[in-house]
Amino acid sequence: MQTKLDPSGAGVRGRLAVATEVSDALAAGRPVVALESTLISHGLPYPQNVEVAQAAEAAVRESGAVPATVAIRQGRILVGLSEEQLTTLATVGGVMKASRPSLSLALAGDGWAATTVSATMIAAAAAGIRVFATGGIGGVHRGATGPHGTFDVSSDLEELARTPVAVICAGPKAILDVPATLEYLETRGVPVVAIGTDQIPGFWSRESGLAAPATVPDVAAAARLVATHTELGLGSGILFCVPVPEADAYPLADARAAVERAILDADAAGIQGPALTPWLLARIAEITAGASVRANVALIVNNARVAGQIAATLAAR
Ligand code: PSU
Ligand code: MN
Repeated sequence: MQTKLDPSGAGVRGRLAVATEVSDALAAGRPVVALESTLISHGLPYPQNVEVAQAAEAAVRESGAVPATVAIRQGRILVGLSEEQLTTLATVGGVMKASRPSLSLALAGDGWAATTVSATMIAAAAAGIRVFATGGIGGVHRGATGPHGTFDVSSDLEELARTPVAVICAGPKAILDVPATLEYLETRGVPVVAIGTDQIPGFWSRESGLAAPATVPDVAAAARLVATHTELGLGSGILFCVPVPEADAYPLADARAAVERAILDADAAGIQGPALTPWLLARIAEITAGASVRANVALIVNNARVAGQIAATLAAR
């Protein structure tokens, strides 16, 4: 299904096994969009996780680009999954969550691992894919700062600072300390740009109450910005934030209440580390009786569509 990109290569490139459709598109300069897989294995319940994985790929195709969902199996980073592999990843037990700090562990292992934003960016950059869609990026967790802070900051943020890939999301996940997350990205030199809105989108909600550091009116302007950012060779990624479609958005006040409650529950249950984000997302799905999942699915598919449009615009330049 996938073939080694660089059979004699060292580094991350030597680990890549790329689907034929994806390597053909890359070789011909046609648009490709990377998609991550942790939202499939750890972020959403079955069967919505399979549905969203397929719908996100379809949305990328409708925009005229080729989807490349990234995951790890048997020591290889798969770039572009078959439908069967996608279903396996969504249903099999014991899938590891691979970020930059756990990438070597995942590759040294034998089984499946899903890639987070950080690990997917690493794979995308190594494969030559410039545009990547996720749901919401990780960031500074609530309670991370202050005298007794946990210091829990997602490796997504450092990756955005050091890996030149354009990431399309619906804002930092609303479970996070979003103001601190934006400060961190600014310090580390990552442009954060909202498309078509003055606010940072609130992940499940269209609003967050926070002004976006920068705004572009549309996808064409976003693509121009990616081109300029890439040309400068700063080495960093660029983050675009797109609001969840109106029809499936979850009201901001209700989302805030659900997040507060879920965070108290997580504290009481002693959840921490890489388990925290999946635990909170699952708890909020319970508290909102599935409304958060509906919004999450809609925003992922929408981000994939926008990423496809940006990739197609870039490829046409
Ligand atoms: N977007 C979603 N659901 C998710 C994620 C993103 O809609 O589950 C995943 C991404 O893979 C992201 C990860 O990198 O959550 C963040 O995890 P952490 O906070 O442990 O870094
Ligand atoms: Mn963490």
